[in-house]
Amino acid sequence: MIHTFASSLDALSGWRRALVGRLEEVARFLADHDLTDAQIAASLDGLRERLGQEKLVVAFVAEFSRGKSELINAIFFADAGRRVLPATPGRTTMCPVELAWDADEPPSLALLPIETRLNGQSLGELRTQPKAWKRIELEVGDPEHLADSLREVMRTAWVSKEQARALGFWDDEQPEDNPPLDELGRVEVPAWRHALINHPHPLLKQGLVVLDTPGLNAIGAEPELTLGLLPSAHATVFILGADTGVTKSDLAIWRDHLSGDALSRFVVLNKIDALIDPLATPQQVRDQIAAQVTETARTLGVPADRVYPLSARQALAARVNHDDPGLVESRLPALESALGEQLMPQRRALLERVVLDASSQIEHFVARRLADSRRHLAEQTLELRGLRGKSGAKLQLMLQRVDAETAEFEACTTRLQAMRAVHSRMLKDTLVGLSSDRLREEVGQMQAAMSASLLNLGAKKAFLALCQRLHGLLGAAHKGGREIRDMLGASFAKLNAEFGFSLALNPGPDMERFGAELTLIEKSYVQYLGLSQALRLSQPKFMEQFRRMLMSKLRVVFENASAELELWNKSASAQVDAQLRERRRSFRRRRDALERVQAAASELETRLAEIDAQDQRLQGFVARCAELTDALRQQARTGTRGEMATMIALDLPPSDEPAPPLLRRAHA
Ligand SMILES: Nc1nc2c(ncn2[C@@H]2O[C@H](COP(=O)(O)OP(=O)(O)OP(=O)(O)O)[C@@H](O)[C@H]2O)c(=O)[nH]1
Ligand SMILES: [Mg+2]
Repeated sequence: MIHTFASSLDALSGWRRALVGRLEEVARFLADHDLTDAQIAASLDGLRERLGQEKLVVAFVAEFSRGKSELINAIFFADAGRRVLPATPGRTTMCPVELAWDADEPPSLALLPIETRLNGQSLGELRTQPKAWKRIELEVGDPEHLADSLREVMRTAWVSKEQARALGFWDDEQPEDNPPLDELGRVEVPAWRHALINHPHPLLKQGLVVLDTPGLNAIGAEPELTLGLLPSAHATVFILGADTGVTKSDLAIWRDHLSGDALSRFVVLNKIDALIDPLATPQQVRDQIAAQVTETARTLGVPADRVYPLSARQALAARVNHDDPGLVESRLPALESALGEQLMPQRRALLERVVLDASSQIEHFVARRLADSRRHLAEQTLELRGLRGKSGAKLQLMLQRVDAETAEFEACTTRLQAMRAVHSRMLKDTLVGLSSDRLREEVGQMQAAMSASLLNLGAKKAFLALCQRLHGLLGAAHKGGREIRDMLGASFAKLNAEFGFSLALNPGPDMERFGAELTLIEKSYVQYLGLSQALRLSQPKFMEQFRRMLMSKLRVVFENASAELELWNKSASAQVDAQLRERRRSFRRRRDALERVQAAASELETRLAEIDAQDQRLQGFVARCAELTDALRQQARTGTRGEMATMIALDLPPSDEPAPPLLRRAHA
């Protein structure tokens, strides 16, 4: 099915591909001419990976039976000519279902048994253990078979009350939320904890990830969903029934999970077909829908134009039957355009900024390195020109001078050694606070405080105290980084003055970013700890799962902070090494040149011509680098803004492998 969401996602990934192409040109050029260092190489690699594998996660969230799965079917799977994801009255989707495409795996449905909750492992850990999952191959070309296989996500099992309690589906403290027992005293629980659908859908191939969730207010909701999957989604579609309006449980879900960042929240008022009334005129029905929209927007505190009234069922049927008027009537296209028009430019702007930053960083670095080399060549030229018409004795004197200067310069090595010693000590001290041992210790301390107080309030307090300590650690690392920078700055100034280096510091590592990431984790976890589900933390299994989940999130922040700090320092040291090497090489060249001139006077002009040619080459590099980074910037800035709009307007089909034609032309 071709629509605006598809074409703008397609334009976005075409733009990303074109940028990767440009980046590769830059990287090749830098590597070929030895114009890179550890920091530049790492940032280029990171950027290429990010552009190449960037995922766009859209989550569909609602109370059960509001039509999440039906909406996903209508937007993404109408091509199959039938309902692909199961959508039936009552509870249907029993576990979170993630739809994505990984080309290294065959099309399949992977199911994680619910019993994996018992060993306290987090979903993040289990993702890397293929053995933990049951895998079913999918026949994507056969819609009947596909739909049949996907019915697995509805599977439930009947277990004893004790088992249900252990799995987190029974809570003696909240009897009103517990599921009903059957005549044998058993409880119905989902059979699976998580499902992954690996499907080569064109949109999924472009990096889209769709998350279908089970009704969320249910006791036993997967904490990972609340803490990991939903906060990291780029957009959330919250679905309500137009027939029911905002119910109390809808509101609870909205407040608990979605009340944050409004920009990427889309509210759908589904099932508007249910408002059709044979006794009312079409205008009266439209007015009623408009009134529902206003009321919903008011209750949720969002602008009315963020609420999309539609009928997923009608849209699916219209697409299956190629009924264009029916599709218009379903009002689904308005939501799809909004998703495409608002989401993609937002993602693009973010990536654009990262690319622009990287390109100026590269340009800066290359300019400095080339200017340095050119300065040495200019000095040599000056010296050699001074030799024109000079006697053999004068040449001998010059040779002695070079030797003396070389010896004088070599005195810098002791100075450098001392600086390196201080530097590595300071760096080591700074990194200790970011180590995973330290992190584990801090989290352990929180866990001890939580187990000592079983009340919800105590858990929250212990968690907040942990966050405060962790912010303290990041702050200390930031301060340590600044002190290192100050120390190096002072040493560089001295080395430059005394030994003719041209050492310059890069802007310091950006540690504030990690503080912001920590704050984000803090926010989503605090929200979770405010929920009644948090009571489950009193069960050791859940406490363990919570701890592991938290640990894995925090570890990413701390490891990245540590890596960034290390990389910055490595690059500062590498700069010293590179300049030391270059200076030594330059002394050697001067000596060689003098010796050659001493042997034959004609050598002087040859050498001068050589230096001139070398300088021309370097100037060529400067120009070529500017050209390449300019092209990169241009691609980042204007590569799609116009084209994307054109593609949306033309409603071009999503292309599969190659970049969209307009972008390919721009790339060529
Ligand atoms: N009349 C009408 N029914 C709809 C519409 N969308 C979905 N339904 C029906 O509502 C029921 C629930 O839809 P689902 O897509 O299973 O709902 P869900 O939100 O995924 O529910 P869970 O998987 O249980 O969380 C199904 O019978 C759908 O056919 C709609 O636009 N109009
Ligand atoms: Mg569903």
